[in-house]
Amino acid sequence: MVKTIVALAVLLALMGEPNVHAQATGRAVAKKGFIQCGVNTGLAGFSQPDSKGEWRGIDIDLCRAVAAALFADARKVRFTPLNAQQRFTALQSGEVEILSRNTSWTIARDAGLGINFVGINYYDGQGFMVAKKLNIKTATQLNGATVCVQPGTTSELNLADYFRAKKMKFKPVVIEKLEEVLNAYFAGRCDVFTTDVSGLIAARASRAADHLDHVILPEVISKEPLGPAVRHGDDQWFDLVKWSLFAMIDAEELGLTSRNIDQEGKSANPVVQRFAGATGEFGRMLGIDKRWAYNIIKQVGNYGESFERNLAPLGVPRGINKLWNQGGLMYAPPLR
Ligand SMILES: N[C@@H](CCC(=O)N[C@@H](CS)C(=O)NCC(=O)O)C(=O)O
Repeated sequence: MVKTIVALAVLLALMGEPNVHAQATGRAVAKKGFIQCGVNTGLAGFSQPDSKGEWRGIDIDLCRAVAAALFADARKVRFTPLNAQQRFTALQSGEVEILSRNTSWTIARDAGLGINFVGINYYDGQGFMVAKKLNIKTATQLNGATVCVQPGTTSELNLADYFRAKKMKFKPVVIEKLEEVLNAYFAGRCDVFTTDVSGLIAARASRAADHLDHVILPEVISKEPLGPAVRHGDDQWFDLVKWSLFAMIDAEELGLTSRNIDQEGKSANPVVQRFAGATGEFGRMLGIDKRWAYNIIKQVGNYGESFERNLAPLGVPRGINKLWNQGGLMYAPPLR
């Protein structure tokens, strides 16, 4: 009897029977009927509720894309606002299934926190913002400055490294809540606010009485590859979130948009046919509907559309976030 059970187990393993534990997230999400996505508490362009309470931003779009892939309905997602300190615990504890919140991919987080980054949806770097009236032109003039920063961020760590390397001194003002740290900076309680450059642009656009009163210094002191992450231990879920992001980037490269995908999807181009699910087995491989990528683009749009809708209006340049074949770094593996 024992022998038979062992033999059966070996046979199932050889047949590639999926490990029950590994599929738990997708199944649990399908059962409850929506994805719980951890997002920023309110960072314009990335994740912020609009005047109707509707969440908007490129990090929001990624969550909606996974919902479109899984449920054929981009609305089947709920959002949990998380500050920098709360975000990893929320993912580790199972409170959220995806963390899509301007989070930098670093080795300490990837290897040390039991999470996996699925890719990069925004290539960023850390900068400094100062009031124009201080007449500071470069970060090397910041010796002795008071610097506002949020705890639990790479910004806090890079700040210390930068000043030490330059043999300069600074007084940190560490404030946990975004609202409060911005209040402190805009009330002049610190000379400098430091975070990812995208965060500086968003803060200036949404909070400064006149955005010309604040300058972002030219130095970019770090690499901040921002991307969504999932928990360790569920490769199927990891694949689903990863390929939802890749599909958005690939669609832009293929010229497929929310407006033209119905028309273009009928084209004889084999690459487009595979993308739209007319041919190929990718949906089955991911364990979802064959129209998953079509549903993402139809309901959410491609990466460029998401950027134009959310970040361009704030004055964020596309810069290094252009596609690889247009001089940027955005490069997704192919659907083939
Ligand atoms: N990318 C950096 C910084 C991310 C971060 O938390 N930035 C702040 C400043 S823009 C933020 O988003 N705060 C919003 C909040 O705490 O709710 C990281 O991953 O540590």
